[in-house]
Amino acid sequence: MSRLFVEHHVRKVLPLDGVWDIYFPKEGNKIFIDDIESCEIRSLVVPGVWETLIGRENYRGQALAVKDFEVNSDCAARLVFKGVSHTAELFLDGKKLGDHHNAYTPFVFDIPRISRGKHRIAVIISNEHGELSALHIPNDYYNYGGISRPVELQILKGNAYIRFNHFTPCRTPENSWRAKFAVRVVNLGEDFSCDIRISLAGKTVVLEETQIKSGETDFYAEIDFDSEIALWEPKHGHLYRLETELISRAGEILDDLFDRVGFRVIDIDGRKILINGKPTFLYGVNRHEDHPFHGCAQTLDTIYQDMDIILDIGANAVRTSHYPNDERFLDLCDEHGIMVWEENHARGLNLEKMKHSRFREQCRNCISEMIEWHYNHPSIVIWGILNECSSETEEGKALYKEQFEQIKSLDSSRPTTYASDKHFKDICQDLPDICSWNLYSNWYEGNTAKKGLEALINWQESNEGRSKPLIISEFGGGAIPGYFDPRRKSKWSEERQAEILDECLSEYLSNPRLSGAFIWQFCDIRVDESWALGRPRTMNNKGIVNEYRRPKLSYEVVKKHFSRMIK
Ligand code: ADA
Repeated sequence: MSRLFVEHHVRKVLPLDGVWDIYFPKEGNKIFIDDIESCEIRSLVVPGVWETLIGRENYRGQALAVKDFEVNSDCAARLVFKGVSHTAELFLDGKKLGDHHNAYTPFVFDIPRISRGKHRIAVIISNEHGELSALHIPNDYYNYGGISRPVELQILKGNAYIRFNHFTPCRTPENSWRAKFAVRVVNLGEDFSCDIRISLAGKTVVLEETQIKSGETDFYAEIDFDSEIALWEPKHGHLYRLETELISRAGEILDDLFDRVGFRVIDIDGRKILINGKPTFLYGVNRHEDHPFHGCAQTLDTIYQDMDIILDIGANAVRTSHYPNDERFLDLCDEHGIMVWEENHARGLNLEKMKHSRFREQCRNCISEMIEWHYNHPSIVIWGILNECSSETEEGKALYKEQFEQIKSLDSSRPTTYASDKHFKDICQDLPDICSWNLYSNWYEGNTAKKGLEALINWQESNEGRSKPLIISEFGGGAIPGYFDPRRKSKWSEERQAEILDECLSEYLSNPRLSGAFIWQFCDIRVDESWALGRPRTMNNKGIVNEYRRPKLSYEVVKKHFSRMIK
């Protein structure tokens, strides 16, 4: 399943996870779909990446993944991929359906008619670097190849389906709760009319005899709640089930979509971030989706184990560095009241890389897909963009501005931010709602945590960030797992990392100017070979647990500091 709960009853869901055939070119790294006989055939368990296959640990190129399936009646359907890393060219029964770029956002192809019987999906997957991708570049995390998130075929009862029902909770002037709904219905057939029924927290609203035209149509509704509503709060993730249904005149349910939502509002009040009116300090970790056994394909046990650790250290927040996350992890954050800073896919792109011919289109698509699919997660309290990109140049600023405007046009209910490393020369501090800084005192920079933060806060007084909340979005240091140096405490020793985090956490968690602090990083991760000389083991070793989730000395230090935060 692609969520932690059932999303449909009437709409039948055929999971396409499991064993796929995958074809690799015997020579070179290109696939020619008409010539797969000459390929090497292997089995790939989906979700999964080919780097877990013997002999393909470092393969960068194309492969062809194939899956046969059967439907037992003629129908309309939706083919849903929650993530292919990183570029997909999709065929159904040999006919091209389309393409998708970016490993970290879902995509769907509507199939107006699929006949009863056997069918074949074929996906040409690429994890290549170069002209194809502005965002997947050799980086301080690894660009895997494969079908890295769940796949499913959704079989429609009729020709129309509910694409989403975006829920926006807000307070009325009388301080009661109002739920606003934006429902998008897609009709693959002829115009017809039906009711749209929305049920939430014991109340129902029905849009009667609504005209469902061919194509896409948006509908709006709202419900006021004067009764008691349990709030979604940090560490108390109270969820309500949202039901949206298309109902015929005869009362037959034509399509349904279930989701889980939370009643909470986020406000920025000067330098404070308010959740449900209460000033809130976000403290937690930056988490990459990475594991030695599965690459970037998150298995359910990894998702649950990572959440177990996040809860054990006492964090109340996670930053999805540096891309939209698997929805099952976000579902778990919703359940546990773990606040999420989710960001579009970008890391360390200088101006030249931001000028890549596909940069704007690929960022625009990533943002629209991220917000469409993740809008209802109450845990997401901040939208972020462009980690450590060119926010010190006017041309870079224009691109930051364009992306913030896009986010606000899609969702005005959440504040925005970006993590900058352009200390003292950043010119984009007027754009976000929250100012965030990656600050590696005692690791990259020689100064102490206190001095580094003071210098940053003083500089922030010189620009529009002076009146905004401030987050230290990354801090920490590297520790090679098992390298102990109790006396010298050299860099890369576990003792040194524990010392750096102890000092930083003491400073950041108690500084009244800050509204958040995210440790870099949750676990050690694989990085691109080109980063190896600065990354022992060709890993980013700044995790507080290693890649197998085994704690380092710093783990207990983090736990000590987080456990002192006000509950
Ligand atoms: C940067 C970057 C992270 C990681 C980190 C590090 O701040 O945002 O992705 O590369 O540095 O480990 O150096």
